[in-house]
Amino acid sequence: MRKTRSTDPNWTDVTPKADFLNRRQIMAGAGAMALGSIAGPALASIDAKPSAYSTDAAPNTLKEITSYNNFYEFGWDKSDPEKNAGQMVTDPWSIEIGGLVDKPGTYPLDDILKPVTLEQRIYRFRCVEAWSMVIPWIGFELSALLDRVGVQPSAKYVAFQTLYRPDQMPGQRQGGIDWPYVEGLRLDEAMNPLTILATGLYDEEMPNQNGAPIRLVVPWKYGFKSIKSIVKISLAEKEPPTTWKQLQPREYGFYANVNPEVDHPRWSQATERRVGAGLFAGREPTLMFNGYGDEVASLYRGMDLAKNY
Ligand SMILES: Nc1nc2c(c(=O)[nH]1)N[C@H]1C(S)=C(S)[C@@H](COP(=O)(O)O)O[C@H]1N2
Ligand SMILES: [Mo]
Repeated sequence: MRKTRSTDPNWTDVTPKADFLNRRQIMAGAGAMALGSIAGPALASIDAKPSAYSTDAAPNTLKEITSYNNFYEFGWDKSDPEKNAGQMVTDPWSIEIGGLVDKPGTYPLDDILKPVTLEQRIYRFRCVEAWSMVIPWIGFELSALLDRVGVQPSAKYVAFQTLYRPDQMPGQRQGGIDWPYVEGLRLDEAMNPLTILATGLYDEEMPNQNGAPIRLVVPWKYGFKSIKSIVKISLAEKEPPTTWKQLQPREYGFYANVNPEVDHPRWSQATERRVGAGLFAGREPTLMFNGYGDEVASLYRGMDLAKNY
């Protein structure tokens, strides 16, 4: 159980919203899940301040967001993570931060969250398989963490790694993917304010199937870039290997920016199906950069995005 966060005197002073999430986590760990009365006021305070970066699209339901997932460590079916991810133990948790940083180390999650203000951001989330959801994430900007550990001038990329624990992750006991799952961003992408580390959604601690206790969310990229259950972050000079590019380089590139003009070799990427929209709802046109072009198009000025897919 994470007692440290709620008993730390600095914690409540600095970040009341984060403290609320911390209490929820402690109680969830104690097996008390029905906490509506405690969740109510804190949720309202998060809802009252929607981030300027939020979309105004209506979010998917909690049920949709937690029952239709890709988390191959728990199986290949969209319903497998909900069934199997409960086995993953997420407390205690720490992230090893290394490579080209001034302050490398293994940081307990408590220490990572202590100085940050958690914020709700409603982001459109689009999978390369051409379905999408709108998800109210709770998280903080990745740049805040990178600034704290001190990125050295020679660093150009950030590499991420997921937990490797085959006894709790049945998918890792099988082949198909060269575990652990790895992902990466160019440093300017990682520092963009849209890029967050998320620790919850709606008023919930991050459900295991969505990447508890901490996962990346990069809203202008296909879903596979948003790596779950992160245990390692490393700053590097060279582009790091990424799971899907390693697996199928013709189909999945390093950039993976949502781009309706570049088809996946096996299907069109021009339109998407909103999960939960119903059988008769039409497909929606997919927007360049998933609709976040104003914020991120400048990162790719002069690049051929058909080559750098
Ligand atoms: N570690 C890990 N991270 C992962 C995946 C995975 O299989 N393992 N799947 C990716 C893919 S393909 C998608 S679409 C999103 C799905 O996130 P969600 O289930 O929270 O919607 O997670 C991404 N992050
Ligand atoms: Mo995906």
